[in-house]
Amino acid sequence: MKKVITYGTFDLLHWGHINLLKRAKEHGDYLIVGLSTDEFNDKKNKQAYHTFENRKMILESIRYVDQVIPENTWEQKENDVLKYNIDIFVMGDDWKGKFDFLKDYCEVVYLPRTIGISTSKIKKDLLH
Ligand code: C2G
Repeated sequence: MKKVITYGTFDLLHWGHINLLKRAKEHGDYLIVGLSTDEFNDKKNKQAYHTFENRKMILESIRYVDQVIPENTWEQKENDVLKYNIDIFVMGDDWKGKFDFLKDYCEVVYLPRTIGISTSKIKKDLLH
């Protein structure tokens, strides 16, 4: 069984997120999402609209997602890859190169971001 992992906040879930999760799942048979906790979002200077619990419940309802684990730190990725026997680490290419250190542990794949949608765009567009 080929296991894939990806990480993110996935706030105000949109089709760009789904495109990412769909493609990530296509790289294997089992997809784990490391979901940023509210505390970790503070470290990313991100203010999520939905709480961790609600973002987790939403992600667990997606057909491409097999398991959701909390993302509490930047440093947990190596441990997660070992702990969950991960074969492939996948992220959008806005992170290209940032996680190449994981190549010692698993395959690292950066997928093209979906153009034209983002959580910050949704928030901005709703202001007017
Ligand atoms: N994404 C995408 N296309 C978009 C928007 C997002 O492909 N239009 C991807 C991002 O590249 C990321 C994932 O969807 O791989 C989740 O996006 P965010 O919730 O914004 O994740 P981020 O805040 O970048 O957190 O340790 C890694 C971080 O937790 C990543």
